[in-house]
Amino acid sequence: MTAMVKPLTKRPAWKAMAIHYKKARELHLRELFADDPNRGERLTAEAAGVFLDYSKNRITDETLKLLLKLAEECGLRQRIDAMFRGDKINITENRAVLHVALRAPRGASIVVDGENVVPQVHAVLDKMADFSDRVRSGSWKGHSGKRIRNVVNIGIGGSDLGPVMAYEALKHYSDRSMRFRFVSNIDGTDFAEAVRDLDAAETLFIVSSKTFTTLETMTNASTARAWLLQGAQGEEKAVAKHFVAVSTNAAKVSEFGIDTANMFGFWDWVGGRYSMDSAIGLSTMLAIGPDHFRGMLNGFHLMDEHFRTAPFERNLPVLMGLLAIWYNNFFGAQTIAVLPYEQYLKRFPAYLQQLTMESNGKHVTLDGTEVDYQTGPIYWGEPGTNGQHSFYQLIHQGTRLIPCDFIAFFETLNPLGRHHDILLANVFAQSEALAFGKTPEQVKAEGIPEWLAPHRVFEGNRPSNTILAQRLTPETLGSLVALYEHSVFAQGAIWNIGSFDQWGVELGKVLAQRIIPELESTTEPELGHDSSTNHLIRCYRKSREPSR
Ligand code: G6Q
Repeated sequence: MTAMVKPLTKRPAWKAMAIHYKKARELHLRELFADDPNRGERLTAEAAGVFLDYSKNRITDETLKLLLKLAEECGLRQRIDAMFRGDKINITENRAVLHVALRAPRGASIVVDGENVVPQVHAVLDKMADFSDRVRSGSWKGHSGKRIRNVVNIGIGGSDLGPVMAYEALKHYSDRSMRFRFVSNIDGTDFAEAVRDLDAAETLFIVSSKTFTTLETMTNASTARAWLLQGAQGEEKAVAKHFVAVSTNAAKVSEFGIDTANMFGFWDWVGGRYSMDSAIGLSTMLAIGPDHFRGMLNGFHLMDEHFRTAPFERNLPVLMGLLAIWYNNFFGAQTIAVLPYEQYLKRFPAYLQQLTMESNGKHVTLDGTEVDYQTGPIYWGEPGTNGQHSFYQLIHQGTRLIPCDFIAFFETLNPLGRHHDILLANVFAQSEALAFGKTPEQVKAEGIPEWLAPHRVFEGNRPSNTILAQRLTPETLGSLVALYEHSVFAQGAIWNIGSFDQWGVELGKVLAQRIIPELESTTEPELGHDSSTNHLIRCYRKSREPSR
């Protein structure tokens, strides 16, 4: 239960924003830049190794002032303090929300239910480091005495997207003599393709599941065990050398047959989509080693401290969150594109989709009242420059407003001739073209015939953020992820929604359970669904037979 708070749309700052929007929507970025020669330097902020240029947004100083006022009126400051203090702000699950404790330095204190959790966090990190060192050095051996060369993480959702994204992002720092694979989908193809060229004697499976009950993960884990035992002539003892678990559920882990000595724990105050820096990141640590993993945690922590302490007008996650609200709730923008100009970040948009949409895809406020405003926008994206040759057309000349986050690094990890200069030229050119466009006069001056001119005009006034860091390191990855985590939190706090539960995802976990026996039954089942579902089930039962 939470106390009723003033509805968002009745707040003075919200009403003032609505009035301000009527003027602001008429402003063009061309004028805003022409009126203030320092705008490009002024509307920037920097923290934890991340530089944000937010000057190419459709805002004035007045917009910012009102947005910051809105944040204050909505109690963002108090909400931040409550999260860091370990209050049970995930009210529908009665849990604290403390991913920030996962990266708190040794010696810090964060108390949950009367207990300082930071020593537990570091005990698990130390255990992970010890295990990683043993596997990486070859002293941990498989059942037949061979060293481990392949690591397969089995997990889904928050127990997969973070590990995959981090592995891809930090591949440069990984041990290239090892192979890393990720199996998430219940579709047998995922498992089959992941192991088809692997030797079971050299393969370690990490079964990553907070609950250790998730259907996809448990099915894949059983298949993995059968695959391993096949290669180990049915020797049950082999399981102990080839399976470890990451979970909060010790009972289920030992029921599966994994020795809890080989289990790495975490806690109910870590949400799945906020868990890549917990033991769920074991595959990341195995890939990049404990020192780099700690570097990543440090990057997270620097951004946490910035978010917790910096005044809102210089606070990167707060500014990005407020800008998202500005477009989502006033301009009616439905999506935000995240466009990393960095090949190693190719899975970053997919990772962010879960973080943002699972967190803020909610239709009621914390007290259960239906909202009368839009909440979480759709996040999507692809690495640049690939997107430029496909969907950017719609961003430049379509009818929808799509705010963009461009992400790039001053230095490349793979210097190769002119590649990096060309890559960065593209980032800068895109945000410039989106903001300033091309006027009919400019088109005419280029000698374009009149009939063609409307097709060649770019309205511009398409907003974007440019996010830059020196180099993609474990530290900067940590800071970048924390930036988005806290931006999502800031948005949720203003919408007054619960950003830390996921009842829609829980629904998916039970829905299929009813149909599985109907598909597997050897006798014709009695079906009680709608006529479409009944028909589909019958068609499937009939048509799959040839391949059985
Ligand atoms: C994340 C969600 C969800 C979850 C998966 C896997 O915030 O809760 O994506 O991570 O459903 O759950 P388990 O880790 O319990 O298998």
